[in-house]
Amino acid sequence: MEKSAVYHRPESEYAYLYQQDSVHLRLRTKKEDVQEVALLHGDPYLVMEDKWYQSPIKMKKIFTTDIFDYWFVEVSAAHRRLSYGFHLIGKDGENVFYGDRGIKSFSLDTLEVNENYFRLPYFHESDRVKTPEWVKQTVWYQIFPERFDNGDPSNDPTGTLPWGSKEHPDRTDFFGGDLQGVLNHLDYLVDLGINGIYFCPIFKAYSNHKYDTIDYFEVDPHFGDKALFKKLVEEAHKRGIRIMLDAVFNHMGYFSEQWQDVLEKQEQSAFVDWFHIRQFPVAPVDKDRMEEAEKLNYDTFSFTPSMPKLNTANLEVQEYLLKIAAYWIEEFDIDAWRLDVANEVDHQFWKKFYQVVTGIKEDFYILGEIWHSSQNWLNGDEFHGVMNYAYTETILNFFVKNNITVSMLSDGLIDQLMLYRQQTNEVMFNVLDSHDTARLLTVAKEDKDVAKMTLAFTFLQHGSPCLYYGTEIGMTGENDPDCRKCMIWDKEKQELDLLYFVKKLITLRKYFHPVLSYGELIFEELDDENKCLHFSRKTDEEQLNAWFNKGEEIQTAELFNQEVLMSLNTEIVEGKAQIAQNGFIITKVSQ
Ligand code: ARE
Ligand code: CA
Repeated sequence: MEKSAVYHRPESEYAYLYQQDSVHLRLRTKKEDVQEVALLHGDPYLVMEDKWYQSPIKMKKIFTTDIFDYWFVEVSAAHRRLSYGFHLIGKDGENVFYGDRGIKSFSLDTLEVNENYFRLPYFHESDRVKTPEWVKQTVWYQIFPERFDNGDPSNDPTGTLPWGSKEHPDRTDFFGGDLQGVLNHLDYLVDLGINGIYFCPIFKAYSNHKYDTIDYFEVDPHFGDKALFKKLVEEAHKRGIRIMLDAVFNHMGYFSEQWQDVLEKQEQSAFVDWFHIRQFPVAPVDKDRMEEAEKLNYDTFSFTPSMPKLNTANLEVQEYLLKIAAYWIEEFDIDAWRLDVANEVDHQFWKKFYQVVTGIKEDFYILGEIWHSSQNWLNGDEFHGVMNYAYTETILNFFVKNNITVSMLSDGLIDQLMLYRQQTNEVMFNVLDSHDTARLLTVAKEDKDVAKMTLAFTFLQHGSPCLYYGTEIGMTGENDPDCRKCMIWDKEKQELDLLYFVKKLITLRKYFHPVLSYGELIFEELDDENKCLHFSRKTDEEQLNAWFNKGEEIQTAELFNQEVLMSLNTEIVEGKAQIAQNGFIITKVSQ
């Protein structure tokens, strides 16, 4: 047995409280190296009396990747404390015990020594990682406010261009998009079926993207005002739609009063310690050359002079930002914050942020913008979930870019799922594209079937899907700024078959929320040669099956006892599904 590959860690995604008093335990071993794993567990104060090592529980092998097997078991404990260890039986017949002191012989000498066992000392509900239930039932829609609709031309900035008048918008164009434009289309969103809106920044700022904040306490005048935003939230809530705003706390805008004060007073400014200034004087930057990188003597987001980085270790800055965080919840009843450049702000600040916002609304949703593995922000005291680019890039690689095999798809998804606790996976924010990436249909070379099957696969995963505005009606665009075109409202130019498909997919996701949020993910069949796969989502009550085919050969699926829910490029012949290339079928097992 390859003992060096055996891994477990208490109080992590390998051992955690999933629900009150319900413990999830995972173990990782080398692929196909271990025949069986049994859990030995019991009360730390009764090791000898109970000889509980005589009642092992078999663990279930839930995933296999190219290099690992993952084992799982769920247990509870009468007195909310647990000692436990693992009995591994190798394919080579070797018997070992694995516990807090490493791997030892499977013998009474080992089993009767309490110190050899891992420990979960006490299941404190206050320590349990909690995630808001409502997020698991949410299908999100991301809106870039400047480009959704111009509902009020009276607030248009000077030089606003006619709506949709440019096929490829420039970085500094304005088209007059505003909150009234969103309010006017709330019923379009209800009809689409979404029940959560993620707004890119709406506060007063200089640019068309508003990530260069001037005033966090004001709605940008070209988007409307606070009364209008309050009305928008109320109208959205009436329609069962939750609202998430974008908190840009890593940096401020060049034209904020704080940064302008630094430029004017230099070392004498009261705001010197609000930023990371390396050397004075701090040179003003020609506003027409804002976005260009240049040698700066202060820290910024990326190399962007117009985004001086905030010193979030400064108590004054913390107080200021926490006041903003609370203000928009208390005064406008928002439901969630998306945290911009979340990984570049210090953990200490986010821990205070978490306490403040969940102190106001217990089921508030905190979503970090992190493009890589994010365990250290998801331990229950900072974020609930992250924008799951690290998960969906694997989906795009297989379904759209065709640059990985089916096995690599499954490996990549499993690797990500095994980084996090189950309740975290259930509130991940699954984006296939956004205002920072090329659009899905463009990456799919405008092949609508490829876009459809990629959406369908994503909607069947753990975590809440997010549609980037216009995806549903076939909008295209290369990366920023081209992915921020004006929403197309002219029905003649909308891809209505795609709209109909997306509505069906949203309905399916919401209807089958329990099995799609909480259900086990089982990779039933992975066929690298024919580029097709069959997987299922399963709870005790329900099971969905899905077959996806990227290969040129027809994939056949036996539909015995299966009710067809959705399909694409698939024929049903004598109870068998014949799935053509870029096709899929989703079924429900009849009880
Ligand atoms: C401008 C240019 C871009 C350029 C960017 C960075 O338009 O082409 O890439 O500068 O130099 C906002 C505007 C952008 C503007 C930017 C700077 O929306 O149009 O971009 O300000 O003026 C990384 C960060 C991630 C960040 C992206 C942009 O990790 O946090 O870069 N995303 C947030 C917002 C953006 C916003 C900002 C930050 C600034 O969502 O919209 O930009 O507030 C890889 C890496 C990621 C990287 C990602 C995208 O996957 O792993 O770390 O994200 O590429 O570049
Ligand atoms: Ca307007």
